[in-house]
Amino acid sequence: MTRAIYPGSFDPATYGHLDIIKRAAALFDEVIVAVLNNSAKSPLFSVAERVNILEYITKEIANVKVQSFDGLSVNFARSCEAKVIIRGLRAITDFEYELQMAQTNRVLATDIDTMFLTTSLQYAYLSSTTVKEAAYFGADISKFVPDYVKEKVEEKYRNRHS
Ligand code: COD
Repeated sequence: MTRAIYPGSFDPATYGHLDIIKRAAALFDEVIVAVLNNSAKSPLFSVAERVNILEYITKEIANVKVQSFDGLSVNFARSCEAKVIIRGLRAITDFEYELQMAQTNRVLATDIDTMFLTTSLQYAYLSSTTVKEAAYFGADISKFVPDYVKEKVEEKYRNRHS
């Protein structure tokens, strides 16, 4: 069985993330979407909410599981017996950070490789940060995220504004 993890913040998951998940699921027997729990950032969604959102939007993909993790991605990969870490690459601006992280991970764990999937062109511009900003100012985010995610994001900002 070839297993990969796809770690990230997913705050919230976008069509860009979903595209990478679907493509990874076609390449591996099992993909575990791994939601980081101990982020220094202060996320819009709790880790439990982010896991719930990802479970909902990936429920049709049989070989995808969602879990949260603490600490290092490579340690989580080892604990799942995964040999591959999937990451998505959008633009050259992602590359420097991603390369540094992949190389650090390779030094930490020589038995685990990082595999990059390049973004599908229609999602190249998409990020969780811009989706949140657009929603915060009342824009329609239905082109950026599945309906379920849109509802959850709008609910957050409704509660924050009221
Ligand atoms: N198209 C394609 N890919 C995309 C898109 C898109 N539109 N949007 C995002 N992605 C990719 C990102 O490039 C990334 O590869 C992945 O999806 C997840 O993105 P985010 O933004 O949700 O998650 P990140 O980048 O904040 O996640 C960072 C981690 C949590 C993976 C990282 O900080 C980590 O591993 N932390 C644990 C500690 C650790 O192991 N550090 C590294 C060694 S010191």
